[in-house]
Amino acid sequence: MDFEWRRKDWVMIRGVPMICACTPNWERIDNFQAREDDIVIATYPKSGTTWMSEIVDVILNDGDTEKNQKDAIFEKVPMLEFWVPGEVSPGSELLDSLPSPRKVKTHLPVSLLPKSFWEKNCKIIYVARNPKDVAVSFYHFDTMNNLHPEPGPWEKYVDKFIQGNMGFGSWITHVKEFWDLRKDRNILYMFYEDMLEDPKREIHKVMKFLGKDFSDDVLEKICLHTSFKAMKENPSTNYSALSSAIMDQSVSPFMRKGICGDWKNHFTVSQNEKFDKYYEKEMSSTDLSFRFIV
Ligand code: PPS
Repeated sequence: MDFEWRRKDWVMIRGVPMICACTPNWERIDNFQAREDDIVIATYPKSGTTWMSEIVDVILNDGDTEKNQKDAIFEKVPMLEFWVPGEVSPGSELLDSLPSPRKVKTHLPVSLLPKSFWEKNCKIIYVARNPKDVAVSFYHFDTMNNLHPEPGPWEKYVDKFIQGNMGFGSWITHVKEFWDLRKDRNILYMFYEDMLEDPKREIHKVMKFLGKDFSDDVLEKICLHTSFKAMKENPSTNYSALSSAIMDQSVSPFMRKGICGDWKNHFTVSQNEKFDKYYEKEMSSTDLSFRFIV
């Protein structure tokens, strides 16, 4: 594929670095019309979006894990801001064509989220993950996602992360702004590490938030269906349906490790010290906190 959007640098949208291919005609995002029953899955990248998307999809199918396995996750739960002009239709257009209730994936920070989601008081499920594992996952993702700029060496990557020079901007801004809004808005704030620790307990929270009630057996079935192993093997969730010109999974698989603590295999002692200082400073003013080991 002649791929004009390959390895382009981030493009700034109101101060937030964004995937270049997704930036033309940005009014389509600002003017996006939410519906009252939209369910938004909002995350900083690499924080468990796909995992939560599949959980929400199965819950809305009343726990029927067989139903609608023919569509890939990026078709069932379109990413609002995604677009590769000439190759992949805009997520916003795909969403316009879907029946309600729609499931909307987005990595947009609070400052760029279309206003209509707030006006319609849509349910938002936010998933946050500890930033060290996010950085590691994002690095591997940058190596295989040709819509992103080259990540460069890992030695410099942690600095870029700290500076917020990443697609979708600063991790800290992202997680804090949704955290601060959660009490006044219709937001269920979830943690990737909690989901790893006790998937059933966490899926139960999502089920309640979506107004459903399932038996223990159904919850167990959802846990199995959305386990890392099952989702890695499932062609509708492992992104194998997406063109390898966009994501080259021979470089790094989308479903890579799915664990907590892989950062220990990547962070050097000095990177870790620097990161801990940054984290302590930035998090000193909030009651939000993360677990780095489960
Ligand atoms: S994206 O591209 O931003 O939408 O990626 P996202 O889905 O947010 O995050 C990808 C990471 O989530 C891991 N993952 C899972 N972990 C545990 N269980 C399940 N079921 C699961 N599904 C996806 C995936 O492996 C990526 O993390 P890393 O650390 O790279 O393995």
